[in-house]
Amino acid sequence: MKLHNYFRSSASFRVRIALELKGLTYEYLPVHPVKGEHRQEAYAAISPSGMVPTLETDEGELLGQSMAIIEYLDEQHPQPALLPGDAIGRAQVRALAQLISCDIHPLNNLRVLKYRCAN
Ligand SMILES: N[C@@H](CCC(=O)N[C@@H](CS)C(=O)NCC(=O)O)C(=O)O
Repeated sequence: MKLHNYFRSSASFRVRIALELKGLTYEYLPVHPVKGEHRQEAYAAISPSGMVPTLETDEGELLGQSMAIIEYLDEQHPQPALLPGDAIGRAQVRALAQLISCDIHPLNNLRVLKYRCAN
């Protein structure tokens, strides 16, 4: 597996944490958004949204969206499980994850900060 990601990206962090918890080896491919590398042609071919992270599977499939990547890893490598065994526990974990990934993170993203600085 290959992970196109940025060391300071919280979405990349999420995926790296899941990979480490599961003990999976992967190739770390750096993409530097602050230097604009996520908008270059080479990365656009990998991620049409121009965001990090992107997971490249051993079969060559490209996956974006950190939460979807983590879910994929958990399905492919169920142990150790990332979610609790009970439905209420799973809902609580997902609620916490979505609070960060859906409500907090989009507001402090690079493109939002650039827009705010320009306007
Ligand atoms: N919802 C996406 C968010 C990905 C994302 O926003 N990544 C940021 C870095 S943390 C990015 O690529 N930003 C580039 C930009 O805002 O132009 C996910 O969870 O993967």
